[in-house]
Amino acid sequence: PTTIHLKDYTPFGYLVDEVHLTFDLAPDATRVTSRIAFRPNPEAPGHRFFLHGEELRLIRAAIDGAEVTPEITDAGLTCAAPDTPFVWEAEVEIAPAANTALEGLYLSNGMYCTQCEAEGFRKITYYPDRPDVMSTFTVRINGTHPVLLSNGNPVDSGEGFAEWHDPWPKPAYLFALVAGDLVAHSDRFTTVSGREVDLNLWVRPGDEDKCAFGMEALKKSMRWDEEVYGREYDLDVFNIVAVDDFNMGAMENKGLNIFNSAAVLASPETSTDDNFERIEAIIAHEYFHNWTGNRITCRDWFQLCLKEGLTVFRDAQFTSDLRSAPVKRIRDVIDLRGRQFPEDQGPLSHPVRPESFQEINNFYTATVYEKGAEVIGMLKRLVGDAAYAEALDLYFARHDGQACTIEDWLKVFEDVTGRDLAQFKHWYSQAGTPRLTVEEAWQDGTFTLTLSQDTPATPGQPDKLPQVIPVAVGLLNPNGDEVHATEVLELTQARQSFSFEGLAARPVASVLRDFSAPVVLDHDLSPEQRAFLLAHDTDPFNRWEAGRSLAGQCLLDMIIEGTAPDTAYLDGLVAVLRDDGLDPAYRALMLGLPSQSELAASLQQRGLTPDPQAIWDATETLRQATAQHMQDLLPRLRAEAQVDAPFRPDADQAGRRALGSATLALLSRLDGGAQAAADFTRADNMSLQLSSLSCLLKAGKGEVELAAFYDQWRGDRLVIDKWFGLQVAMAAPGQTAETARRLSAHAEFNWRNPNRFRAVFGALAMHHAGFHHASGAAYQLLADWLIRLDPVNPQTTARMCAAFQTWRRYDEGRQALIGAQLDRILAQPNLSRDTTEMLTRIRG
Ligand code: HT7
Ligand code: ZN
Repeated sequence: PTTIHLKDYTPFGYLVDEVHLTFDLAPDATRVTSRIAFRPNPEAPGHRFFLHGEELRLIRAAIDGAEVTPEITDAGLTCAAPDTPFVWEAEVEIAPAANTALEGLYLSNGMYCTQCEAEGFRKITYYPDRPDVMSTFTVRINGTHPVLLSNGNPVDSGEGFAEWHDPWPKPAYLFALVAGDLVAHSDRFTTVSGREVDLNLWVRPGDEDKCAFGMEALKKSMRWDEEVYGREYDLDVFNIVAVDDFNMGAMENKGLNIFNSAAVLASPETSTDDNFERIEAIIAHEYFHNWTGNRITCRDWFQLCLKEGLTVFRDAQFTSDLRSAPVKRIRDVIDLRGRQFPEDQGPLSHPVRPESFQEINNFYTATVYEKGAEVIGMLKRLVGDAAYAEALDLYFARHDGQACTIEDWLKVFEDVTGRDLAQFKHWYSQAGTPRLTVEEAWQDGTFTLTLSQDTPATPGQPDKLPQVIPVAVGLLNPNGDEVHATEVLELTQARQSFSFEGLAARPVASVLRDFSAPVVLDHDLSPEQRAFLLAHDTDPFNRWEAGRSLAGQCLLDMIIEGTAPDTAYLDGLVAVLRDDGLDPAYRALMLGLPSQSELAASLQQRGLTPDPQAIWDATETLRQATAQHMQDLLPRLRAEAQVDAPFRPDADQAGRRALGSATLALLSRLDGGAQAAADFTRADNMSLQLSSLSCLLKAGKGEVELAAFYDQWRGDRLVIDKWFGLQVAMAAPGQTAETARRLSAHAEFNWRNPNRFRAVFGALAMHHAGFHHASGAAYQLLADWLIRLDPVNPQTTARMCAAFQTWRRYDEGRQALIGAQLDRILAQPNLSRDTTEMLTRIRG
């Protein structure tokens, strides 16, 4: 396979002024006719005329009306082209019904839809399928479906056809087409300057009652982007379509967002509070791309974080504004540690802006997205809110309509602030999670923090340079008052000291407040100091973090030393949980424990080999001890969590339900699931139904309820996904693989549907002790299914391979078992480029 390098970037030799496409839709032979106006690019003279194209049957090609016979390969075509403006015409045939990879034009439940990012447009017609080639598009769709959609504004429609025009130049990856028997949930939005926009959420008949929440989220996003970023919508219509077969969450095609139905359809009966929050965030994310991604796009795919990091950052700001900022921050950090840290600390580690790839689909990663967003958060913290706002205004003004790079992005900050960001740029080029070590000294009223940074070697990057790390610090007096409000220290060297003078008593330092940088913090605090911060820290993130690190230390001691659960942690937890002045959602987060995979990473960092079963046992023991320790408090917490008002998916009610669910899980350990059974019976929303059912399964009960749940929801594919996933997630470690195997033989297990496949095998990979059960049964089962899925859907197969990325952490026996499965998959004939690249990197 060919490796593509950032350093080899060259612009395309031609500019595209206009694209006209006509689609004659048919499942086995869709005809795509293109008419494209090219002109030589003055900035790249003399380049050959090459158009990408894959799995296309060329019927006819012409330049300025004269037929040509191009040279065709698997990757595209080339032919002699004039050095003056010309019109290219081509007619190709494609087979959407045979397209199971879900890239290009495909069919989902009889509905035509497209997915072109990153390189899917080349499966639709011959074209310079690269993000720096931008053009206006006019599209005519001839088809029998009642709804025919494409990007931009509707121009004309009639029996069996529709025509669309998108006036905003865009790269081909933002092209979209939908044709189906769909119904719309419609609304209107008036932009700040008075443009009337028709909003439609298109769904399959039967899903109309799951549209209202998504529509409200869209309108909130549109208003928020006007108010906070000064960004207005720029077309007369905004269409969203829900599709069942989709490789990821959603896609920001210009004016025609396409969503995985799981990422947009919602109702209280069928969606959990987490589903609602995620849907709101994804709708916002895709909408925000209209400016950060579409109006200003990426020059090449190495710059992916330019649009993704920024848009994740923006959607996180949106959620923080609409809901609770501390809760959102804590949840994001849990997610970062759960997905990005393992990636950055293992064989798949790569910079936020990668420098090479074989298959770009493999680089839609937590590093590009979530670490990319953290990098923007650091930049904002360093320059301040006002300069950030000014820099963003300049970015939009300077680069509207362009395909940009990280250099362009950083330059607007340099121009606004006068700062040199050369060192900051290492965040984009250096992979790995920096370790930040804190040492303290106290003398004569002066408190000194010495900070050092060290980034471990990562594949291809043995040596690292010091980065700019914003470290937000506050100091607390021994009585719990804050003596030094949050200040951002700028660590730029490998080791650096910062002093705080004139203090009456030695303070307790609260370091890395609000998780001001994506690093592993090594701050050797005593359990008493952590308990003090848990009780008094004024920074909500660090207060939570103090509890989390106490819990983590307690679990590590239990695993390594075999000690009993630490009562200091349990007492501290009870004190926080008793405080009814604290948001229920925040208290629910306080009840969480570090994930078992995180504990495995901590053991590895201490030079120990993690035993997944021992980690499972310790976690179970601590959970049980917590339930017993909090026994008296649980009824009170449940009463506080009670929601009497009609269901609303807002932060307040969701927080109460989260606390209710966390306390029910503890209570179920004491009452054997009696309360959970009662809750299941009375549940009138999916959060309660699912949390009570999971408690029952955890208690080894719930067979009747599981069957009742299935009967109740058998017609609802998204709820049945939950039914599949929950059984795997709640299985005991020795039963996890067998549960997944049994479910994969179920009549409703449609393995070609990515949501269903992930429901079972994503849950299997997430079940730390089950996946790493010493038998190796889960490794083998997952490998069997990856081998089966790869020829059908390489993108989803390759993503699932990440389940094996941490394999070097474990003992020799497990490594041998996993290594054998990796080799078995790699030995398959015709393995996709996607899966080959992932497994080769993981194998190392
Ligand atoms: N920009 C999109 C990324 C994407 C994608 C989406 C759906 C299916 C396949 C895809 N490949 C890449 C989604 C986003 O970040 O908003
Ligand atoms: Zn995105």
